[in-house]
Amino acid sequence: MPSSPVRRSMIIAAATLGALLPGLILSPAYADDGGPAAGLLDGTITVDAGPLSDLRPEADPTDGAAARLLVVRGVVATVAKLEVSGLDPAAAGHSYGVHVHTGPCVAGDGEAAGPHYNHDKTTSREPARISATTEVWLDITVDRHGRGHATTVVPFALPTAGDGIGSVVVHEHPTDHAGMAGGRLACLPLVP
Ligand SMILES: [Cu+2]
Repeated sequence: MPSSPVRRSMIIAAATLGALLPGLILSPAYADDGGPAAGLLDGTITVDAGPLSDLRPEADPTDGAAARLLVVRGVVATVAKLEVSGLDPAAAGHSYGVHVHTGPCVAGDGEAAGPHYNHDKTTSREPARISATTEVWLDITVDRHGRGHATTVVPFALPTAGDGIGSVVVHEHPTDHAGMAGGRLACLPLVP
């Protein structure tokens, strides 16, 4: 894990994406819907990785952790994969709500991260729905090695960092049906 946030972008072919994420791109859920085919998922890949910024002065299991977010953006769908390491193994079995937020990641200032990215709000759909298909939810459960991971597929093209999203925030509780997950513990900056 690098010591500072990094971001890489590249355009890759559908065939390469298929090799990277075969289960997701050809998932039965999409095929059954007559939804996006593999060709519609080729697009930009971004990787943001680095140490998490601490948002709260109190000690918690995310202190000293690092994360890596891989995002594959397509025309009508986005795949996001989050890997977190360096969590306190004593928290094994605990789950934490994690979301892509619109604002920046500022150490000690959880509010700076702003609200969740919500595609309905972005597209002025009324009323905006709050769900795992209108927002990017990546809740993790800590394993005995202090790691957690999550993958989600959402049916929209997620904007790039600095163009509508700015951070990945780890909350103290699992995400509930209303998108709430309690206090903000730590965040990964998404670098434009
Ligand atoms: Cu959040």
